[in-house]
Amino acid sequence: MSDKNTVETSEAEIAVHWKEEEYYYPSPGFIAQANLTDESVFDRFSLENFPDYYTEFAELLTWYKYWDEVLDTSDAPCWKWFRGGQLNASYNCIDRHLAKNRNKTAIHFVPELEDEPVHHMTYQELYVRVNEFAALLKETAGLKRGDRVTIHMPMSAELPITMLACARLGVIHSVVFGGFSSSACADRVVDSNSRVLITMDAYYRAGKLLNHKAVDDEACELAEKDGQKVDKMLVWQRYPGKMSSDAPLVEGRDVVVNDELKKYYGARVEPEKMLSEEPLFLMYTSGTTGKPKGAQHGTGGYLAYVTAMSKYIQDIHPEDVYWCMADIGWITGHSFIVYGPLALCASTVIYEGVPTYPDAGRSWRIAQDLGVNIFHTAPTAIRALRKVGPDEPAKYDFHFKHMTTVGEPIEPEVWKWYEKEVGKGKAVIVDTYWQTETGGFLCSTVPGLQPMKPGSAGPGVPGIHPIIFDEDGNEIIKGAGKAGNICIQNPWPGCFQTIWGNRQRFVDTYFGMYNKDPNSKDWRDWPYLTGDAAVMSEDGYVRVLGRIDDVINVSGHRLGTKEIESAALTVPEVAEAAVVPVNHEVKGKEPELYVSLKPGYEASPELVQKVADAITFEIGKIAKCRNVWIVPDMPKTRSGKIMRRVLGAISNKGDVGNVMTLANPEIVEEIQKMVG
Ligand code: 6R9
Repeated sequence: MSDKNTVETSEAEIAVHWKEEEYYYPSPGFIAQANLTDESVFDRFSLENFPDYYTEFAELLTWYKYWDEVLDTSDAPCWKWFRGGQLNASYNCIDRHLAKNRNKTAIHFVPELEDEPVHHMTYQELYVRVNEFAALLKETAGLKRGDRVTIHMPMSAELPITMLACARLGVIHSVVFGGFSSSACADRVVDSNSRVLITMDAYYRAGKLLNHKAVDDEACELAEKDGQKVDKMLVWQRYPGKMSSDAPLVEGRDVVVNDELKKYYGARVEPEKMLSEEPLFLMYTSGTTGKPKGAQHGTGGYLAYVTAMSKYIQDIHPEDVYWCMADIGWITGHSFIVYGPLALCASTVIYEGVPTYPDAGRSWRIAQDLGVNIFHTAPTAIRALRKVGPDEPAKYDFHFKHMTTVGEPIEPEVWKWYEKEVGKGKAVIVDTYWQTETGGFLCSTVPGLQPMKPGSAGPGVPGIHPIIFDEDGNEIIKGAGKAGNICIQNPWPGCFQTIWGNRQRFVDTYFGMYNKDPNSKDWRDWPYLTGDAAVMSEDGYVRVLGRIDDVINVSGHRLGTKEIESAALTVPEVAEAAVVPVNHEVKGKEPELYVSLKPGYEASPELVQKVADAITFEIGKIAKCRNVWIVPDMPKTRSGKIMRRVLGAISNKGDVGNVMTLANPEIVEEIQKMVG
């Protein structure tokens, strides 16, 4: 999310070239079983009916007490949803399912080692373990409602147990992606004032058992230097009963969870009756200042929203086996591995390791063996799987009825491979556009009601009313063929409540640009600025071009980096493409292109030419790139997003900054040598 409130959109014409305008339709079989097929939803969820329509989402939950007011705007733009209502997220994700479904699998945990058995955890087991761990948090760690706790854990069944135990007590969890370094973890401990850090001794990733506790020992040291002492570190064991890390236990601070739990066998903890507007968790996300922002999500609004999105857009039914490949350390994992699916009593898959180890078939074996029928992943994973094994999916006996893509714009070329090879021509695809801050989806097709269009996310989901503004706050009407800043006209329950400890930054970053009266209590005066550039076509479908700062201005024409990347991906040898702007005396900016190849292909001057030709062919000379660099791999974040910022710094001979939190920091130097 950009903190910049000024965007250079002054150039009148915005070039929009994207060849794909084809529709794909859901099959009658899919429609027959879909959760949402009633077209009247769009009338019911019209702006005129705002905000009352959101009670339909809240009704999916079990409340101790109903709300006094659907939307309280008194502290605009910090909206309070379902004010006065009382509920508990852990109760909604577990207890309420027990009467009918206690023996149903809640979580399938798939370890990396294929000879280690898959753990099928029932709702009853989840209930017992969450209660016992909640007792430990309360008694051993002294935690109570409103306290913050940092959780730095790998993908494991114990991670949702930990989150749900916090939620049961009203303790605000802040999960830090397991692959993040000690210093990234320490920053988050300090910002959230966590005096308790929960970790796991070790975990497998791509064939190695990583010593995770050692990372958190260092995090504690760093946090203390920065003024936040961690006085309890709770350490789960990857293999209960034995330590898999040689990091010594610190006397008085460290508690081995699996030993300590013996004190709490059989314990039951009453869920706290939380006010709807009380925070459920913090999720840190990066801003442009380098200091991570803690997006604070509330209890009632967030849970109602993700449950509804899981039901109507993910189309999850209780009998489905649902696998979202994200890491729980990101918002996708919070909303669409843990809270949404469990609130719907689905079976959710959690896997350890990476999709391509020990071989390119791993994901498809998991899908086959567990009978996964709803699959959720990101373009980066789709590109990676296509790169290492384009024909692998056909070798396995799995059948998805529904698939999701999230996190980045997906190139039509890649979408079509996903549809044909992974979906085997039978699955619907939803391209869900949203953010850490938004809690759940903003734009997507409703799978049983609207056709798909490769490369476009879709219109606003029911209840979300997107609008595209130019820099002066004038609406760019749909079908105008111009890009602008995509905003949401109305508040919605999944939206974060504030930035932890920094209300002003929240107001300035997300509302500063188009708010005309800072004292207004009327929600109409506070459109939410996503920070993305987008185009809305005639049919209302939104195509996200990338972050506002991902738009390149060449001789007064604005080009979305994605358009050029998409053109490069039409070359069959190309696996991934990333465009960055480089400074140019005359043109202002010029695009420079990085591509990586599928296995079995070699870089050559002919191939460079072929890629350059494809761009001229697909878009025109205006998009001609200064250079096409064929690189061995792209620098990527741990969540798989290509770090265009790093490539941009390389191209402009600037400072690449701290790259140690990347998944593959070593690639940076390699590319620098190549570019010179
Ligand atoms: C959920 C998540 C948010 C940014 C967002 C946008 C990009 C997400 C997208 C997409 C095009 C999609 N983004 N989904 N762009 N199509 N379907 O990814 O959250 O990590 O906070 O990233 O990701 O640029 O603003 P987060």
